[in-house]
Amino acid sequence: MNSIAAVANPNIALIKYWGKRDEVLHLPMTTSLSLTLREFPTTTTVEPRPELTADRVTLAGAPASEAFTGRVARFLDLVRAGSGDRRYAMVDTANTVPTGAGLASSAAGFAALALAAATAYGLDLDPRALSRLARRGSGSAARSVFGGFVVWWRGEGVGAAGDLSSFAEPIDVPPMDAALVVALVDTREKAVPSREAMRRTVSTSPFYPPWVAESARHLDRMRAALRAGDLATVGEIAEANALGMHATMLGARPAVRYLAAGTLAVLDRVQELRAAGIGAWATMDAGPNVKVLCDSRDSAAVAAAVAEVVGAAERIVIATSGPGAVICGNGHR
Ligand code: 2P0
Repeated sequence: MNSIAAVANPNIALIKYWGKRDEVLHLPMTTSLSLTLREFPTTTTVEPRPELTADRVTLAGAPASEAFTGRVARFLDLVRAGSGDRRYAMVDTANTVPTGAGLASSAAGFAALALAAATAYGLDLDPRALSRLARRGSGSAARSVFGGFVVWWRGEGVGAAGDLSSFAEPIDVPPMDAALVVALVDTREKAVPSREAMRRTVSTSPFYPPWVAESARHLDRMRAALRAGDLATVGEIAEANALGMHATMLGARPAVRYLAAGTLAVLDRVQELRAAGIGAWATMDAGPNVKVLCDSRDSAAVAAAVAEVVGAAERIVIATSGPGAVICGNGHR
């Protein structure tokens, strides 16, 4: 039997993906821009087997929930449709990041699954096509196919035109010595899944359309700042984009609020760091945890300052730029 393992890392968006224009194809309302991390890899193994009558999914060896198994099976259906190989598969996925805590475990997971499954089923995909496939599992997974700074284009139109034009690609910019200090305020599974929260925001928040318009301007300015190696401008835009995204959620009905008291305490500390002359800028995803962008040379000082607020050094991870998805095992047994 041929089993293929792939590894992929999470990414943190500096310009966020929040809202879809096509729920089936996962076509986003906005173009997003992210940094793939070196930390928290997910390893996913796919082994198609002729005797199986359904896909069997495990999380680090333990049977996965029915909901997660169904999501993986629907994803594999896309791969089977593309390859003509109808076999079901054994799939194991092992995260090193707390699941469901707004730390993008689904991005790393579906990027690794897309690469492992495409390889195991013999789909010959170029990187752009692989990112489009990963997008079908989870939108943000399109970005984790690549390392470093990555842009995921919203694309144009819906249906096939939208599908073809909404892909991720690495941004060719001079290397930037940036770090993301991850402050784990709370690692419990979130109350509202991001998919539902996005839907509610798009359909009910009066603040959503202005954020979408602002996001396009943020993108142009951030790409210029990345080209110029201007971390301060990248950070200012990232923080504004994230706070704006959370404002759109607060305007939804019922409101979605991921920011917790501990989140605000970290935001206060980030402001204090800036007032003290240390460049530090915060971004938050679909959860209470905060990622603080800073120069790598300041990361230890930023980590120490934020650790005082979250109460324990083990709640801080200093993350840096990392690689895209790769095959890490090709086993015959
Ligand atoms: C992002 N997030 O750009 C944004 C910011 C959360 C906040 O992408 O429905 O798990 O599977 O496409 O990719 C989380 O959303 O959502 C996310 P689906 P996904 O990183």
